[in-house]
Order: sequence, then C-alpha cells, then structure tokens
Amino acid sequence: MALERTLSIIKPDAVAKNVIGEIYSRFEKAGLKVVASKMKHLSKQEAEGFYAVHRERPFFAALVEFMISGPVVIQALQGENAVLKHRELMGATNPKDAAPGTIRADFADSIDANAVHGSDSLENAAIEIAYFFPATDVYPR
Ligand code: RTP
Ligand code: MG
Repeated sequence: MALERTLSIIKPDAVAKNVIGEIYSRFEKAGLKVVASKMKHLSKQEAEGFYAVHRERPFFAALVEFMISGPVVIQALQGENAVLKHRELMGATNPKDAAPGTIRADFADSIDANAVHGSDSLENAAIEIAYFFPATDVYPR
C-alpha cells in the first residue's frame, strides 16, 4: 500500500446543495485525511487552465461555464491509495452509471453537474494539487 495525495473539488452544484460536510465526512470515514482546503470562485482563466487537457473536447466550454457558475471547495486528500480510493467514493462520471452509495449517485444531477472532481492518476494529482496549493499550504509540509 502506498500513502498518496489526490486533488478533490466539490463542484458548484454540490456546494449549492449544502453537502460540503456530508462529502467531507465520506472522505474521513474512508480514511482520507484533508491536508489542504479552501473555498474559491474560480475565474474563467483558472477553470480553463485546470481543465486544459480537455480543451479540444466538445464539452469543454460547458464544463468551464459550469465550474465558474458558483464557488467550489478544493481540497488535497491524503491516505493509502488515495487516488483510486477517492475515485471509488466519487462514482462514475455520469451519475446514471454511478454505483449506489457513491457521491455522484447521491448528489449529482447530470454528467455536467456531477458534484465532484478527483484526480485520475498519481501524476495528475501532483500537478493538480500544485495548481491550487503552494507546497507551504499542504499539511504536514
Ligand atoms: P472530473 O475530471 O471532473 O473528476 O471527472 P471525470 O474524471 O470523471 O471525467 P472527465 O472525463 O475527466 O471529464 C471532466 C468533466 O467533464 C464533463 N464531461 N462531460 N458531456 C460529456 O460527454 C462529458 N464528458 C465529461 C463531466 O462533468 C466531467 O466530470
Ligand atoms: Mg477527469
């Protein structure tokens, strides 16, 4: 088992639904520790930069508009196999395909408004954590 860190975002729809604490509770019960955290209303530039890998995809503009439609809560999570464990807690991208009991099954409304983001690899996790948090804002340092 490997101690990992991953980047998690509670998207504007879930923030609006007032389930920040519910989602944090699921992380903690699964053994993931919040090691960095902040609420932020992303600028268009910040959202485009974060999702730059999807720039050529047909859903890119809608994804960016959704991500700037309200504040998000951004956190780095640490734990054993954190990247995969977090993806399992989130469930499938489309809530229609998400397993019962996952965050997206319980709180997502559509493939666009799908409640949460999670890094998809250890390599991307490091890039995404650094995108939002200087190393001095992740604890322990
Ligand atoms: P995320 O990056 O947000 O954690 O989601 P993911 O890995 O499960 O999905 P990804 O393929 O990385 O897509 C990023 C976000 O774009 C939206 N999307 N829409 N209409 C579509 O076909 C479509 N495909 C993806 C979703 O909101 C997804 O979370
Ligand atoms: Mg993704």
